[in-house]
Amino acid sequence: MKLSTEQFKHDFEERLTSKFAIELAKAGAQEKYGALSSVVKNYYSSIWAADNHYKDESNKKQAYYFSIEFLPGKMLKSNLLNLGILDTVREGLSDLGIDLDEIALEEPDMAIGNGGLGRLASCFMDSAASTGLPLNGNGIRYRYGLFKQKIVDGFQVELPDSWLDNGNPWEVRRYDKAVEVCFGGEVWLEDDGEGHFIPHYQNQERVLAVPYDTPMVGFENTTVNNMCLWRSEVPKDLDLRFQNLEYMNQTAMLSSELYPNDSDYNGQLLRLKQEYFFVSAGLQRILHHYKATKQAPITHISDFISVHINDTHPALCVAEFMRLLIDEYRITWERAWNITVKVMSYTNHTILSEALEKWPEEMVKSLLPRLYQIIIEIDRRRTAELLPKVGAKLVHSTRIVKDGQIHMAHLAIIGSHSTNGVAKLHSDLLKDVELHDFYLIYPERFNNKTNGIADRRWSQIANEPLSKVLDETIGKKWRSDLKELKLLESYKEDDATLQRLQEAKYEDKVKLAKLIEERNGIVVNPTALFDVQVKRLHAYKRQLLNVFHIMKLYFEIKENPTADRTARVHIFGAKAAPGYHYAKAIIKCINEIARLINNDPDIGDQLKVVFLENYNVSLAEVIIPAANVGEQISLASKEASGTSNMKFMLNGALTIGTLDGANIEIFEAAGYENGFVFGLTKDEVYDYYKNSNYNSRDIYEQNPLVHRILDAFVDGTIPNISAEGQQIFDSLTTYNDEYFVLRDFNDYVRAQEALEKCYQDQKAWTQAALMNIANAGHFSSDRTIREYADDIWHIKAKK
Ligand code: TH1
Repeated sequence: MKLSTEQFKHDFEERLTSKFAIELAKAGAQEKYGALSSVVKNYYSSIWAADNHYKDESNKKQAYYFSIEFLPGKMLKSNLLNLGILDTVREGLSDLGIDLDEIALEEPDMAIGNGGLGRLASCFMDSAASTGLPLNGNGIRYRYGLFKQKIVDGFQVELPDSWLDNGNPWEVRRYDKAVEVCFGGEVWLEDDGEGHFIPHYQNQERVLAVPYDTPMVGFENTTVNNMCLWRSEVPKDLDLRFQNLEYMNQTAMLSSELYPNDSDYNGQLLRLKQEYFFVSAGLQRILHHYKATKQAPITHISDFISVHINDTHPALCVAEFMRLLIDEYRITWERAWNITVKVMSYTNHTILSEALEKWPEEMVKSLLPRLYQIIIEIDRRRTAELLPKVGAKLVHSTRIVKDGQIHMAHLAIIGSHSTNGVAKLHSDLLKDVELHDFYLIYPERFNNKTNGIADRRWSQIANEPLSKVLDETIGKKWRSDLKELKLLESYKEDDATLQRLQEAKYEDKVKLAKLIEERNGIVVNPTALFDVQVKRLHAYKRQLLNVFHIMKLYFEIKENPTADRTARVHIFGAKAAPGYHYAKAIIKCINEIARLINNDPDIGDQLKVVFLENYNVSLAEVIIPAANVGEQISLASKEASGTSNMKFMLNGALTIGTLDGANIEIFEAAGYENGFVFGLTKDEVYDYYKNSNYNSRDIYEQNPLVHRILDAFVDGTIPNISAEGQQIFDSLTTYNDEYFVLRDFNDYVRAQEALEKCYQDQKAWTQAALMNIANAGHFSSDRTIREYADDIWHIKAKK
C-alpha cells in the first residue's frame, strides 16, 4: 500500500490520543504498541474486507488448514513488511523519537504451538497469503500458550504464558458466527419412514464455539486470508441441569491450554475433546458459509472446498464431515463418503511410535457416540469391500478399529485422497515401511511435500544486515522470489562480496552476544565460532551428542590450556515437555556443564556454553542469523523433516548433520562439500533394528574417550547432577542407548574436526556459507504451498 511518512505520523499520533487519551510525550511503550497495531489494523482492514468479498463472489475453490497448533510469533513487523510499509513506519517513528524495534518488543509472541508442526502451519499461512492462494487456518484460541521456560538453578521451571492479558489487537471476535459443539449423552437412530435414519440425542453436553479471526496479510498483494481460532464458552441458554461449576469449568478448560508435548501423544480425554471441538466447529462454519454464499447443491462441495488434516490431531474431520453430510444434509452414505474422500487430505509429520494417536474405543464411544457409530460403519464397509480384493492380512493391518483402539492415522488415510510426508526420506519411509500396507492398497494417494519456511520472516525481518548485502549484490528480486538467490553463486570468487557477507554475520553475532550478556551474564567473543542447536529437547534430536563433544573439547583444553585453538561458543535453546523427565535431566546437565566451563579460568575464551532460556520464535529470530553452524544431528530416520535446518541455511550457517529428514535435500542443494555429514544412515539404523545387534555398553567399555565423558556424568566431574547424570549414564550403558548416541559419537567428532579446520580458512568458510544462501530458494514455503495447492487441493492463486 502507499503511505507517506507524514500521513503515518499523523495517523499514529491521532490514534494514540483517541485510543488512550494521552499525548505522545507521556505515552509508555504499551500504549505506543497499542496505537501502532491499531493503525496497522486500520491499514489492512479494507483490503481484508475486499478480499473476503472477492472470495465469496469469485466462486473459486478455497482450502482450510486444520491444525491443533499454530506458532506465528510476533505479527507487527511481518504485517508491516507485507503491507510494504516497514521502512516508512520505521522512519516515521524515528522522526517522533521512537525506535520501532523497541515497541515491537511489547507484542507477546503468539505461541499456540509447540515447535516445528505449529511453526510450519504459520509459515504456510504466510506463504499462502503471499502467493495469493485462498487458504484459511482453523485451530484453537488457547487462553494459555506454550509455557514460559525459566531456568532456576539449572532446572527448567514452567510458567504460564498468559499472552492475552493486554488484549490481542489483531483478532476479531465474530460472535454471530458461533456454533455449538456437543459431547457425550446417548444417541439412537429412528427411521424417518423414507429410508433415512435420523439420530436422536439426549443428555448431551453443549459447548458454544466462538470464532476469533486473525488476518493473514499477503506480501505486497491484495490477498488477506483468515486464521480462525475457536474459543469455548458456555451457551447462553444453558439447560438448568448443566448449570454447575464443574460443567462451567470443563467448558472453559476446552480452549484453555495447549498440551505442551511435541511429537508425543498422551491420551487424555481433554485432548480428544479439544480435537473434536475445533474440528466440528470448523466444519460447521465451512458448511454454513457454503450454504450462505454458493448456489450449488451440497453434493458439489468438493468443487469449492478442500480440508487439510495437519497430522492426526484433526483426523476426526473424516467422521464429523460424514456426520454433517448424512445427518444434517440428508445425503446418502455412499455419496457422502465419495465427497468426504475428495475433500480431505492428510499430512503425516512423524513416524515416532509415541506420537501416533490411538484412542481407546470406549473413550470415543462415550465422548462422541454418534461419531463412534460412523467410524465403526466406515471400518465395517471398507472391510467388507476390500476383503475379496486384497485379502485378510492387508485389510487387518490397515483397519481403523483394532484391539480396542481407534487408529487416527488409519482414519485419516482411508478418509482422504492424499497422504503426504514432509521430506523425501520421510515420504519414502512412509511408503516403504511405516505405511507400506496402505501404500499397497492406495498407491496413488501417497506423495511428498518437502517442508519450507516463510523466508521473508527469516531473512528480511530477522536478518537486515544480510538482506542489505543481498540487495546490493544481486538486486531486490529475491525478496519476492527466493529462487533469485541463485544469482549469488556468481559472486563466490568475489572477495568484496565475501567480505561483506562476513561483516553482516559479524553484526548479527554482536547483536546475539549482547543478548547473551544481558540475559545470561556471559561475555562471549563475537569472533568465536558460534555453534547453535535450537529445537525442542527430545532424545531423538540428540542434544546429548553435542554435549559429549563439548565435554571432549573441555578435556582437551584442560590438558593443554595454551594450545592454539579455534574459540567456540556453543549455544542451546530448547524446551522440554514438563512431564519428560529425561529431557529435563539433559537441560540440567547442559546448564551445569555451562557453569563448569564458563567459570574455569583455564578455559577462558576458548570455549563458552550458553543455554538461552525460553526459546521461541522471536528468540530464534535473533539466534539463527548469528549462527556459523547449525546442528541437525537427529538419529537418521527419526526427524521427519526439520525446518530450523532451512532457516540456518538461508542465514548462511553451515550444517553439521546426519542424513535425516530434509537435511539430505539441503546437502544436495548446497553441495555436500558445503556442509558436514556424519553418522549412521537410515538403512544402517534399520539393519540394527532387524538384527538387534547394537550394544552400547561395548562402546563404553572399549572407547576410552566415551568412557571418560560418560563417567564425568556420575563421578562428580560435572557438579550438581547426581540424579540427572545417573539417569543419562544408565540410558546409554544399561538401557542400550535407544538413539545410537555412542555409535555416532566418533563420526560426529570427525565431522566437528573437519568443520573447525574449515573455519580456520575464513575465505573458504564464507564461500561455503554463500553456497548455502544461494541455494536456499527451494526451501521457501512459497514453493511448498504451491505444491500443495497444485497437487492436493487444486486451488488457484489470485492474479
Ligand atoms: C514435527 C516433526 O518432528 C519435524 O521433523 C517436522 O519438521 C515438523 O513436524 C513439521 O513437519 C512434528 N511435531 C509434532 C507435534 C505433535 C505431534 C507430532 C509431531 S511431528 C504434537
